[in-house]
Amino acid sequence: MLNIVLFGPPGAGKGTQSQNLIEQYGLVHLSTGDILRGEIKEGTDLGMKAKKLMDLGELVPDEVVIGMISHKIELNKHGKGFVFDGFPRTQAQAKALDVLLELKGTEITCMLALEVPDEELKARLLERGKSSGRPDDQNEEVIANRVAVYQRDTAPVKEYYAGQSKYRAVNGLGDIGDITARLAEAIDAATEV
Ligand code: B4P
Repeated sequence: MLNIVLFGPPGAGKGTQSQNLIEQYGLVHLSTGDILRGEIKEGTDLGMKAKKLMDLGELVPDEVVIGMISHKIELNKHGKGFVFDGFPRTQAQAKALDVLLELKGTEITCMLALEVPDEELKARLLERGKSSGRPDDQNEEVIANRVAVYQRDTAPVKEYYAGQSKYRAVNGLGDIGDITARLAEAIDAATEV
């Protein structure tokens, strides 16, 4: 299986690039942000609890997102592999993902980290906020908090994968197709034996 962690700060292009990678490689897209927004739309208990945190730009508790991902991996365990988008966001989530994949006899192939400067992130999210209806994209303070939470809780996940020699940084600035080509190059390098 080809299992990719697509990593980066909020607005780095994870969701955008995931769409291109799942088409190119025939993978299953697992976005914890999309799953949580689906729960909010359906008005479930989990969705209502998550909404309060997401609207503030805070992370949803590890056990909630790990449970959601575990269920989706089980449903798609016979596929070609996964693009994990927006997950793992903490070291605890990264460790749990390793255990879940090991139980299925597979592992993460590589972590591709999209690198984009903070000013560009803010501009992209505010622009999306004009049409997305996402409360977390419409307020500069919430966006700043999302970036701060990323720096504090999520950025250290890079070290986790660097320790397994699976971390690869990719320039996330420029044309969307060019960035996909850079990601594909990094995937090819990671799968070359
Ligand atoms: P996510 O849904 O993961 O949202 P995100 O970080 O904003 O990234 P997204 O993928 O949507 O944006 P993209 O960079 O593609 O998370 C939302 C919230 O859910 C979190 O804050 C948290 O509360 C919660 N959550 C999710 N997962 C969690 C977890 N594992 N643990 C705990 N909590 C969790 O794109 C942004 C914009 O940039 C788009 O408008 C796009 O069109 C544009 N763009 C993309 N590439 C571009 C390029 N090359 N040039 C110009 N613009 C570009």
